Amino acid sequence: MASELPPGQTATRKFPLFTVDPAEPLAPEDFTLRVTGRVERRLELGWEELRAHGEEPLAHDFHCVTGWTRGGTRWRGVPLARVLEQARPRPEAVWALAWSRGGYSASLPLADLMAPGVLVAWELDGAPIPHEHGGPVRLVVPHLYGWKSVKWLAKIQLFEREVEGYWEMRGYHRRGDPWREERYG
Ligand SMILES: Nc1nc2c(c(=O)[nH]1)N[C@H]1C(S)=C(S)[C@@H](COP(=O)(O)O)O[C@H]1N2
Ligand SMILES: [Mo]
Repeated sequence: MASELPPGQTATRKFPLFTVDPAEPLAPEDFTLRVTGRVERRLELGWEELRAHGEEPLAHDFHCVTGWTRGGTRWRGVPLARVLEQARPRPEAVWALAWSRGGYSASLPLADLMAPGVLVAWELDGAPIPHEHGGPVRLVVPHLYGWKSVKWLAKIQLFEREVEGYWEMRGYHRRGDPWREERYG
């Protein structure tokens, strides 16, 4: 269970699903992650290339902006910062969109994507991430609300200005820190 809850959150034992862009299942060997936009070097990484970047574990409480917190959620994956460093963000890159295969996106400051603990993850609670939770590969941004943790991750796009993703266009927060209750605006 979650130890301490951010304001307005309620602990749940289940891991509820929240999906606006249902996707077809994808085999890991068919997975690719692209890094585009304001980078010196565009990347397209397959499964093996992604895995070659190493891996680390993460445990955190997963906070959905609709009010549930799923405590003690364990992931394993590669720190996104390692992938982005390979792409070499251009000096003017300040903002990013993380895209799913099906067209969902979340926007956030590039600094939040580069933060320690942000993973491109393939394991949830000790097993491959189930399809409905975004497998084979999803983004996990542990310090922000869950909508920034894009399931079925396909692309990271860097921008020289602030941009909006799916929920940010609908009034949700540009950053989304649960401890500051940055839900809207
Ligand atoms: N591709 C995609 N990623 C997504 C979403 C979505 O609808 N589509 N929903 C977000 C929201 S609002 C939350 S709370 C979490 C939920 O993750 P879960 O469905 O694995 O519990 O995924 C986030 N990532
Ligand atoms: Mo959410």
